[in-house]
Amino acid sequence: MLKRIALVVLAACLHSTAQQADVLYDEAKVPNFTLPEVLALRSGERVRDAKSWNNRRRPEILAIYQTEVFGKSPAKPAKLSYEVKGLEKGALGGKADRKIVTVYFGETRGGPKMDLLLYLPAGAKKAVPVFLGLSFSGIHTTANDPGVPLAQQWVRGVQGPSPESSRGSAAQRWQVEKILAAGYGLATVDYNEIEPDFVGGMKYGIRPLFFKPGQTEPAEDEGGAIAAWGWAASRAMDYLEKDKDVDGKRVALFGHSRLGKTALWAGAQDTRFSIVIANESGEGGAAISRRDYGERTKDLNSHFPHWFDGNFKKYSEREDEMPFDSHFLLSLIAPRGLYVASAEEDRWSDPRGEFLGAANASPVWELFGKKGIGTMEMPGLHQPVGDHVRYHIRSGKHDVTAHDWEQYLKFAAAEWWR
Ligand code: GTR
Repeated sequence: MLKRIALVVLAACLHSTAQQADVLYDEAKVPNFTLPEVLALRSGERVRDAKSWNNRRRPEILAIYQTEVFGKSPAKPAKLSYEVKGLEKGALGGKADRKIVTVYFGETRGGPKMDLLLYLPAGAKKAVPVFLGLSFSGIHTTANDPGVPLAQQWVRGVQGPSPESSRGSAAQRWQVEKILAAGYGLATVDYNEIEPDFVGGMKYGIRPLFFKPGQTEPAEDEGGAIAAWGWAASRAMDYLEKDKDVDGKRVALFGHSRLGKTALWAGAQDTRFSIVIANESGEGGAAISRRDYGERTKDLNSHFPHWFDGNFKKYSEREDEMPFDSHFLLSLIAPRGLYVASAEEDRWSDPRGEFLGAANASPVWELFGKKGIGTMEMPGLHQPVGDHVRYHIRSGKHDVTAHDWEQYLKFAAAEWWR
């Protein structure tokens, strides 16, 4: 049984295997489409200033996404408790001070929880900004750090413990040394602790904790796995705000791929995140759905029905009927910092669609007197564009690289210290 789940999950996780034979990769065949107006109220009235954006239009768009796309998130638990352990000064060869914080989603220890791994620049004299990200595997994969216990939970559909050989296996994607050298911290949480990522994984995660008595499945407008993972990012933020070593006003939420979609949704709802970074978030993330290029709504709904809510299923092959598109999701980050990034060979995520999502959301930043992308012309490789909304496309495959992090660090410096 376990083996079977593992195989199904492995197939779903491998980016390329999810790709369909009928997929569109010819720009000339992208259908004509009209995007819904981000700056028009449902009534048709035009939004002309930041006040009516905040008070009237933003709540409308948030409600659309809560009902039609990701579903309502679980509530913040009445009592959270934190246990700080795994303290080490001078971890990572002297570069970092490390903490591991267990966040219990209730008053009692021993109940549902997640572990947050936090690296701060060694000996920092004041509170530092932090990049927070959910990760695809245990926190021990973030860096090659023997002081971090191996994860015990599910990874890619197989129940733990993780092998010693996986220690540091995601280090290239996190670039902790670059982050520390820039004077910032890095916090990671394993998304498998919140809900393992496969159809049927829900029962091992946090969603059922919020069901009504007798309820076994979410209602059509109740959150899927992305809502659950995003909820965890907010619970991590609850802790970070309390930690005196962290500058809670400067926390950037980062996510790659399905966790990029998650970062966008968490950042849309939780305005405590001062920056949101969506690395190759693709369909259901930054990419315009109406383009039909690469992954489509029907692919998401058939391969990953557990990610979105029940109502989202009706939009398979009906993107034109969506009362939203990705620029609506991105607009919810305004006026905070937003970074959208693509990779040239990651056609499945539709790089041009990701750029257009960011470009079409930008008028909302302008309401606040801030510059967004500033052009409708997609830039060439390795030429980041934009100001408070920024975009780049790099060469290479679907991944997170040192080049991506170099751009995020520059962007964060500009957002945080200008
Ligand atoms: C793919 C999926 C994408 C993207 C990616 C990932 O299989 O089709 O939407 O989220 O997985 O998370 O790596």
